[in-house]
Amino acid sequence: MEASRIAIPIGTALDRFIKNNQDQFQYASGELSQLLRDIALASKVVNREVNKAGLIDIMGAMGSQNSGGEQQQKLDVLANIRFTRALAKGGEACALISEETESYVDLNNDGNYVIAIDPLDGSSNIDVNVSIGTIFSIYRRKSKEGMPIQELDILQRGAEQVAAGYILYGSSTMMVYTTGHGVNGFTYESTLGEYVLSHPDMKMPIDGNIYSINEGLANTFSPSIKSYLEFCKGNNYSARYIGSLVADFHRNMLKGGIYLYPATIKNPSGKLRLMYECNALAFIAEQAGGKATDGTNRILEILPRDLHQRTPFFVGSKNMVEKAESF
Ligand code: AHM
Ligand code: MG
Repeated sequence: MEASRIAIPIGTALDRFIKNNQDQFQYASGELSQLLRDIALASKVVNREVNKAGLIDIMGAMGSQNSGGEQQQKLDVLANIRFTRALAKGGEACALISEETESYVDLNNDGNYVIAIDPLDGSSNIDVNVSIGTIFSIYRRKSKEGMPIQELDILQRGAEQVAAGYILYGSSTMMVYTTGHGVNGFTYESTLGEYVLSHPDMKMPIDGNIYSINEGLANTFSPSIKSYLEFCKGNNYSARYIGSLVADFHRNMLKGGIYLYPATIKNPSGKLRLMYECNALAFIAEQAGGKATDGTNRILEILPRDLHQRTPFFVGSKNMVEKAESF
């Protein structure tokens, strides 16, 4: 007889939660756990810097430099440095790809994992005190460890992610992640310096009445997207668009809704990046009972041909995404 698992209570610290659930992972080693802890740690540093965003300008205006004597850097660049350093130091990762970096970053050849990251998403919101986020995906390498990494290690389908998550720097800071066994959300308790479990086993409502899209671009959408938007209005849906994908996604995750970034005239393949933004959120959405497509294909089945490939993106409550697809 299998022993029943004791439910992990709200308030459990992230480190303990990761440790308690380590055996769910088929390659039962502490490497993936360590990567998740490294990401969490780097996000705390980024969170501190995000909270000082306004002051950086003031210090910049005063001509000040940071303690290392460097000029203050833009937050997205800084976040990229923080995550890269954190993920490089433990040796678990063999490569890192980032929205901020043209090519991949070669790390430890003995490492078993490839990380894809958008270190600070929602760039237009960074300077205006609106929620922003970090998005990450973790893959297991395909080639033999010890060898230099190859293209097949990096250009993997989203369905091969072993973990994915996001950090939302909002009215509170949260880390939400999955390892393919449901989705759990942790809120940052800044006085303790700890993420604590606040949203166990998150489920996205199957239906909803919120739609999130940059409707200012409506003239450049396809007729089918325009008809879907008419459908939303005809049903008195609420329009909510922050312009920070993580924040829009997180709200829809809790309240039910759909996020859409379709093809436009300016971006005929959509704006969002398959490997840094869409795959991770698609994995989380599916794990929470939601759905993610490019309009016809499941996002997680798309085989990337290019590191910075873009895709149209429709993600959210299952019934809403299916309705949008029917247009
Ligand atoms: P970024 O990676 O340059 O920050 O762009 C991604 C962001 C998403 O967070 C957001 O949903 C979208 O771009 C908003 O785009 P737009 O301003 O075209 O509506
Ligand atoms: Mg981005």
